[in-house]
Amino acid sequence: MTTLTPVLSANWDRPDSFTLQGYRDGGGYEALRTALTMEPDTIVDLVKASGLRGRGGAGFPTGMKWGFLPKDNPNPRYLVVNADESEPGTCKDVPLMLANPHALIEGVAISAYAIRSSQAFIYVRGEVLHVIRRLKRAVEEAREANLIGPDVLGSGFDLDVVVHAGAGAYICGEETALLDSLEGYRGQPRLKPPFPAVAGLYASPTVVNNVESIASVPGIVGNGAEWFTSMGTEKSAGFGFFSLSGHVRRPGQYEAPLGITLRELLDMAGGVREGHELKFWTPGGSSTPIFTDEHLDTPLDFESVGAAGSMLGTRALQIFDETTCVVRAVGRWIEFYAHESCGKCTPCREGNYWMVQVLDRLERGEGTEADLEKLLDICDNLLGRSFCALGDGAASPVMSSIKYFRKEYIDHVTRGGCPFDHRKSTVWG
Ligand code: L3W
Ligand code: SF4
Repeated sequence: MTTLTPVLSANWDRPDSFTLQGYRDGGGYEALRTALTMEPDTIVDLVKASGLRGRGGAGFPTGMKWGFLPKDNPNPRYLVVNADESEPGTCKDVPLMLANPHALIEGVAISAYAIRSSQAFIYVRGEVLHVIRRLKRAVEEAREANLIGPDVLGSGFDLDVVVHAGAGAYICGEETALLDSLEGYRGQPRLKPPFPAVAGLYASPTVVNNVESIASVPGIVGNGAEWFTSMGTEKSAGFGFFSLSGHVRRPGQYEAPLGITLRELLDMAGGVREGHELKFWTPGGSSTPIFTDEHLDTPLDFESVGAAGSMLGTRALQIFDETTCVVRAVGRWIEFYAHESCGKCTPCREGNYWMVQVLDRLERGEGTEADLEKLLDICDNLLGRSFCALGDGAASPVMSSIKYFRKEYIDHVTRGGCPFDHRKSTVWG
């Protein structure tokens, strides 16, 4: 039986966990002291050896990304933290920044030192004003204590950290749209390559990492790579937040080794709400294909979830019981993608708009069986033909829901509309 591994959430029960003193009482900023005695490249090698992979969704090896920064580019290097958490169901970075902002700031300081950057930005989604205030206060506290700022802890390393509020667009969580937004432009994805590591913010070498990735770095520096690889699986090392929401008795953040299964997490969370049973769930937010009870024992690591036809994504485990209409749930997600599509490319801009119309008419009882093929045809034009991952993400729940619940779609046609009483589903009612 896998057990929880509280590291980033270890001090969340302390009422002052978000203060500098609260963080220091648990050993906070000792890893920064250690890091400043090390050569920057040694830290990059340590993070490579730890096997840490990006916690924002794609799972790209963090140390390898840092290693891509060109050595011969004289421009300044930037560290940008992607704190634009917006993926439906995803709710790990916000509580982390609220309860433990100094873990992120210590991670920023160590990571910036490792990649030889003196300027870091934390790009936070604009709607979470309380998080922005808390982060800004924590940055001030860290600066007053000389943990960031000029000549950090007398080491000669200078670091400026700016907390930047986004303006509420989901697409700005895509790393290159985020960089455009940070530069003051409308956020739209850029063509890759060049990747940000080569030409990112102001066309300079830039590392963009998720909040949880950066906050994991102090633990690795403080405890060593072997400590990290002792958790998780061989290719998906370490721990991460699994965010359980929806029809589950005890929703919330479960910090556990990668490779844990939903069955194990549900056991810890008290199971599906009383008197009901699991119908479908998302392994990583709505941009990943939906799973069903046949995936309860799939280890939630990058490889196993990949082999089951999905991405691990953000580990936003949204649980839906049998009261939920899958057509309606998917329709709500596609409305979101249609609204958030940046409009740059036709498959996504038009495809999401039309998928909303088709799903809506199925719900109203005005659909036909041909609409299923129409939806799959639109997905075929989205998947791999969109400019960025938003288009692929939108196709995933539609295709997988038709794969697992084709009969339910057909029922909407033959029974003249949605057969569900939505009031019974507390999530979508
Ligand atoms: C240098 C190369 N760098 C790749 C870097 C790249 C990026 C990272 C991963 O999307 C997914 C997306 C969402 N030289 C490189 C290189 N890199 N090759 O590695 O890149 P990539 O393109 O695989 O993914 P991405 O564009 O970062 C992330 C999915 O995650 N997702 C998450 C959504 C939302 C949130 C949120 O709200 N916080 O994360 C959920 O499934 O759909 O597929 O840094 O530059 N040769
Ligand atoms: Fe914009 Fe969608 Fe195209 Fe991405 S896939 S560039 S969000 S229109």
